[in-house]
Amino acid sequence: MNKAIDPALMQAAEATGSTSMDAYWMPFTANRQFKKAPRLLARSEGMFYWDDHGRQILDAVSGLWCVNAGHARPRIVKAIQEQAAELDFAPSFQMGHPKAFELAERVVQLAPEGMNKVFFTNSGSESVETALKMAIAYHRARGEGSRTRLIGRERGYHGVNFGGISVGGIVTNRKMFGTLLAGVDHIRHTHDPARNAFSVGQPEHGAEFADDLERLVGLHDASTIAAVIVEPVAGSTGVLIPPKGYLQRLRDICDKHGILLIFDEVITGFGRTGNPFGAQTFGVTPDLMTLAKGITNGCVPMGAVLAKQKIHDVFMTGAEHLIEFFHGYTYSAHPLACAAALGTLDTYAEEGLLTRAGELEGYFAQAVHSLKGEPNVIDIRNIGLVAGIELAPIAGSPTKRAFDIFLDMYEKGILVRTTGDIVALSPSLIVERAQIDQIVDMLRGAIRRAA
Ligand code: PXG
Ligand code: PLP
Repeated sequence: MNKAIDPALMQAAEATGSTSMDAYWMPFTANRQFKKAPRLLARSEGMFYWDDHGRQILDAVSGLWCVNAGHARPRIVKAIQEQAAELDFAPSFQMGHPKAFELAERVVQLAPEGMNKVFFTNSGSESVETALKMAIAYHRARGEGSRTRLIGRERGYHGVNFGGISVGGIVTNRKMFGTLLAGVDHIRHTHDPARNAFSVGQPEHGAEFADDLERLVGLHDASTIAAVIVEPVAGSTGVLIPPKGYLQRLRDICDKHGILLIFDEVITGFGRTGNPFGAQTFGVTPDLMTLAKGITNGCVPMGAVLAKQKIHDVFMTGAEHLIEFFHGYTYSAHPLACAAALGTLDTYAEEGLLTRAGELEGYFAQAVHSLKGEPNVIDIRNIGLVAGIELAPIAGSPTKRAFDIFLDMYEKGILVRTTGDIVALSPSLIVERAQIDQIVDMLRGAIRRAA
């Protein structure tokens, strides 16, 4: 008999609270450490979580940068509940359902001018794979099949699938996994603390880092390059804000050489920087844009790729009964995800959330930059409602200082995120000023205790 599904055993385990933690291999987690002192969340509402003992925790990172409208928003909850009862699943290939089309229209309404085609996926990682494949197939379809090379950027995070880690630039996410996608190269990252430390908003120096793309064009020739993918704000690597003029310079170089520009807006999308998308905040329109996270407020997995009309149209040739793009997922535009996304976009619209980060940016910037001068704080970076506070590592124990701060904050009732020795703050767009103060005050204490 399979013990795992023995109801009596399950009941006993629940009664004693002794459910084993052995079976679940957790993602991006220190599994052994976690299982010795688990942090379990049981409930969520607004800016808060409650753990399995009923302790309230202020969420300073929107779950995992995704719950942009706050937790358990009524419109979204209702939309998901009603959808589950009405249409649970519709085949995504050669079939459709109305909410998929409605959602695509709604996303396009928020998008930069000219980005008016939407391809649905189930995560940021899948969006990245989709965009990379679209870029290569686009060039081939218009007769430039030699353009297969993909260019990423050092320190970039583009999810965890093979294409994404190939163009990605996070060493730990790449080094264990053998030979990655061939024909990939990377431009340099934009981090320049010597000139830009403690910049408020976009740093002054570094537009010229975009010229590194010219170096790769010189090395490989433009005729071999399909696309460049960058995050407008690099999130996972520790909140790197693009220097003034940098993204425009990348756009210009791409245009000069016929290279597609992909913005990975999985984190910057849906209001994080003060506009629906980072493209609008920085005034630069890419050819393809990858989305996920905030599209459903994190409530149901979903991702999307936004494409310019000209890219889509290149595929729409040949006999009409033929499939134009051999790509898609069983759960592309899943009904539950579409319902959640429509409820999410309604919530954003009703509460003006997609521009609220812009309204709060000044207050938030002042609060986080007040940490300058605290022990071991070597840089502070911010834009919209996202910030990175970089700490000097403990000699011989990189990442430990920031992780200790994470644990300390959690114990005191605030959830933050750390990457390397950087603490990231990315609160939901409903955050109140008093909560910003509370987060920063608590962080100040934790930074002092970690000194
Ligand atoms: N692109 C970007 C720019 C991302 O930030 C992905 C793609 C992948 O999305 P999925 O949905 O496949 O995880 C991401 C995801 C963190 C953290 O705290 C960041 C992400 C995910 C989880 C944690 O650094 N970014
Ligand atoms: N693996 C197998 C054996 C499958 O049949 C499928 C889809 O039919 C997949 C993987 C891909 O799954 P998904 O479409 O959910 O990405």
